[in-house]
Amino acid sequence: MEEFDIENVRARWVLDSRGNPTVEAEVFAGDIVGKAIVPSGASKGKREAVELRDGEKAFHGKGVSKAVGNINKIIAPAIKGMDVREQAAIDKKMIEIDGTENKSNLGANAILAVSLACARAASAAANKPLYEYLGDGKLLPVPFMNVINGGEHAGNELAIQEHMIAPVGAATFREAVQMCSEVYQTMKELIKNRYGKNGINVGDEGGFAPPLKSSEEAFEIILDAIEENGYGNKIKLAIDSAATSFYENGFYHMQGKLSTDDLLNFYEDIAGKYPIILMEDPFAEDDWDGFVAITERLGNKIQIVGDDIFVTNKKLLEKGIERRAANALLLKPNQIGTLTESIEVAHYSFKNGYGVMVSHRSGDTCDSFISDLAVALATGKIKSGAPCRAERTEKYNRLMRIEEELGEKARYGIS
Ligand code: 2PG
Ligand code: MG
Repeated sequence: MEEFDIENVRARWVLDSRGNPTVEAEVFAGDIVGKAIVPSGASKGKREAVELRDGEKAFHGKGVSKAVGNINKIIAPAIKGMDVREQAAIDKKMIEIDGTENKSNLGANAILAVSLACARAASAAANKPLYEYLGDGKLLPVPFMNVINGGEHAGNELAIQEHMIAPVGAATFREAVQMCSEVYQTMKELIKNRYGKNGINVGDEGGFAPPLKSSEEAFEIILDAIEENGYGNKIKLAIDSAATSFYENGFYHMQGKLSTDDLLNFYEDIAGKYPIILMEDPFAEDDWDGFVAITERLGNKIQIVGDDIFVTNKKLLEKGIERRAANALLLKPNQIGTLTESIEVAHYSFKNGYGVMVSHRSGDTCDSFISDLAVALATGKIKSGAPCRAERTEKYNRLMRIEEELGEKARYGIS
């Protein structure tokens, strides 16, 4: 055995932020251990790599004992003896053993946990922090913080899933976090006064989930809080509609029944009224025409980010680039299932003039891998929920530590 050869891989279930089980893997190579936990989405794209769930009585069907077993019994023996630094070879091996297009055999949750754990071990082997090991980026991303939750992440009637603040005018990442935290706390007071105490309950991603009927109401609260803190145009707005979740039989069910054209007009209207700089999943995953139309109409001033439509999949992004659907990619490693493929699709996106926003999942943990990934790839954008709930704040805290470590070399900003 060579120094960095994989000696063992061990997996187990642990809980995510919604209280459901998810997969944790540990990779052992010599004196080194790398560990990672995978997150889990709620508003999932149908073409995402498969998150393997047991579908049995335990955990109401959400058990992950099969995925854990696949790591311990199939992946571990298969990658034992491989050099943990050979990320591409390890990922390729797992893809081969799985043998399916969407990783449904072993489960993307099993494969990704091992893939990320290997990268952590390899960065330790190289004696480098993860962000430095994964790339040469020095750019701290603008955090897009989801301060008002709706859609499938909250118990209110807001169709649009995420209303985000983006502190583009901060000088540093740390200042950006402070600005968001202050605005968030002011919002809490405003919401309590306007909607009563129940309004300040938070949704899955830590944002407030008051009983609002429209996104305009949400923007007004946010803008009032920004104003009250004197941040004026230093903080911009963004949304993730997650429109797949309110699309049915050709219509969008939000504030009435809207056609693709109606919804496009709605977006144009709010883009004119509010300082919105980014719209994610404005249309459903199969509504390519909607994506093409909005990119043509608003794409020169707003980043149109594809989440469910691309699911971090290079083939789908290729189609998007060909059709000019969206102009940015949402990067969620668990949608595709390996680190190698995640990095590859990010590079492909940049090469074609598309932006990249790194993203958490609504069911997440205190694993902050995506923070390092965002810096390494210099994406200039990350979203990890509100400045509230430890699984959300840990990503931002990690980025503040990275900024400190990079010192003079650190830059901050959107791209
Ligand atoms: C999204 C994500 C994360 P989920 O739609 O972008 O915010 O939600 O993890 O539920 O898919
Ligand atoms: Mg989304």
